[in-house]
Amino acid sequence: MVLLKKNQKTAAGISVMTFLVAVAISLVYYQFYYVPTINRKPRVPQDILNPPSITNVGILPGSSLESQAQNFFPSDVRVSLGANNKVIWKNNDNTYHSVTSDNDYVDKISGKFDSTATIGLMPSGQTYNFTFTEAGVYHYHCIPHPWMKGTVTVLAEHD
Ligand SMILES: [Cu+2]
Repeated sequence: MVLLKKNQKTAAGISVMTFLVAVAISLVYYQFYYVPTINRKPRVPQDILNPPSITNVGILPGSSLESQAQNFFPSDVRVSLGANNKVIWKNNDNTYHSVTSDNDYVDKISGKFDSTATIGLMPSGQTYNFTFTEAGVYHYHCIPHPWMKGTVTVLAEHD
């Protein structure tokens, strides 16, 4: 009987130790892994998320014709982060177009740079907007009319 009681005490002691070790591991995980991971998520300044100016690009009437030299207009735009890094394309043509990254670019805030990923092909009169949050050179085209090409050059905030 005495021996049994001693075993029970030992068992109880082991469970308490196991519990304390589990608590300690949880605390270490929270402090050194969970909290730093949360803090690592990108923090983008408000003036980049909602820049004071918009950059407009039109899709000209007749853009579906390969013989027409101008389609995205202007086809080459330069914007600055925190100033006018939100671009709005408007389809002024009478047929469907898209604004699609040449290299499947994905912005860490705005997601895929591709109108077909969010609104599909753009009918006449439709707009598509994309907010660039990182400096870089972004080439794009239209899926139904691959000769339609454009570039957005995004400069850093103080360039
Ligand atoms: Cu097109």
